[in-house]
Amino acid sequence: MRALLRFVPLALLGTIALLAPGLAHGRAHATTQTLVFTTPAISVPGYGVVTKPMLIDSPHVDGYVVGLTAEIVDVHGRVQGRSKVMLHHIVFGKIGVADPTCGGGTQRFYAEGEERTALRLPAGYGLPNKASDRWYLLYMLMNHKPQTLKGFVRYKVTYVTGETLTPVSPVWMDVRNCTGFDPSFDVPGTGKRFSAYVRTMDWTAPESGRIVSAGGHLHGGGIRLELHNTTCGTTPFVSEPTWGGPVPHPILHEPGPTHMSQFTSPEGIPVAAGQTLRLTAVYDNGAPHTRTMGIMILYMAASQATGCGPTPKLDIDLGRPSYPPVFTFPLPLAPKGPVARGVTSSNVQEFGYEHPLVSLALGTTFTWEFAGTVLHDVTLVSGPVGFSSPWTLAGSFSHRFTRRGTYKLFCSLHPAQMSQIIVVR
Ligand SMILES: [Cu+2]
Repeated sequence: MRALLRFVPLALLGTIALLAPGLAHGRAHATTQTLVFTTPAISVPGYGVVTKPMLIDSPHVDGYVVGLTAEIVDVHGRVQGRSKVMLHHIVFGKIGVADPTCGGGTQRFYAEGEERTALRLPAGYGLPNKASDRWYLLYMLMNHKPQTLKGFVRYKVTYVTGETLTPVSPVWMDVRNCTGFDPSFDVPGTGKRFSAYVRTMDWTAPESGRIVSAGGHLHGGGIRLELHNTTCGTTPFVSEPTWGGPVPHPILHEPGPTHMSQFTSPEGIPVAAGQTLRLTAVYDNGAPHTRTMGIMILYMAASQATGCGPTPKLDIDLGRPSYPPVFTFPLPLAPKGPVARGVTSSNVQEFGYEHPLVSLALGTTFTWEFAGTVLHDVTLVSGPVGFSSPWTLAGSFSHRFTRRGTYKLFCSLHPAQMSQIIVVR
């Protein structure tokens, strides 16, 4: 354990505190510690959203990650409520390790959003980690106050050294897999309430394994995430959302679930090499839901599984699942100005749309021309059909309006600064 203390960098990427008692005089026997790391300050403009990758500190001896949680703290180390700087999304990755579903050079191994799912594994299992491993963090934080605030991501790693655990590897299942920093999609909302909008992704297991833990991530309007084994025709796990709790004000996005069900199982759900797993994200299509996600991270241990085995008993942290509520999302900022008629495009700059109020004939294709120094988008807040553009610096995005009605739009990255209303006659 002395070695661990020696390798802690005191000022490199943040601060670290070792909470485990007796660390300084322990010997090289099995030890479980809670390592607490804090990132450098992240500045979030008033009512703004920031998303960026950063290199972060990680355990500096070989061992196993058996637990991980993250939260946003202020400069005094106090946990920030959802009404200040809110944790929107956070993804942990390992640089230089191939990702099993997306390839590339960063293995995504843990994430959380508003549902605040902690990494949990059954006893005896761990994510192997080397002293030389380099961790990366992709954060998306949202500030609900008018002034710029500083947030720090504090993450607690439960870490086992001096013993050999059964290794697990993370498998990132995402219905918008491999689409970069913004794996979101839009639910058009053109059906009746309780009708479903579904997206899926398939992954064929290259080796046999057992899924010993999994949890899900959905946004507002999400009904459930289903994990299927399409080769065997089974649905071994469904992650369900819990809704409710206080909504931060002002409302800058449609609130997501406050909990998603998660399971652990020491036996694990068997998956044989060559079998196909399918993730199905189910959303309510009775109203538009924009920039939504459907993600489930599987933690898999090796196995000799062949054929289609039975699903073992799962220990499910269920929460209080319910159907997503109807949510009224007002525009945070009312657009002002003369109504532009006969225009079919708007420039998008810091920080506004050239024509805040537009009247269009049905069937018109409208184009947003982006030319800013920071990323912007155009996202439907409420209206007849959900749509959104990618985050864009320069270039254009077009949408054809095929339904009459009032489309309330904003920039999801600057929700209280940039808004537009398009009325389609
Ligand atoms: Cu913007």
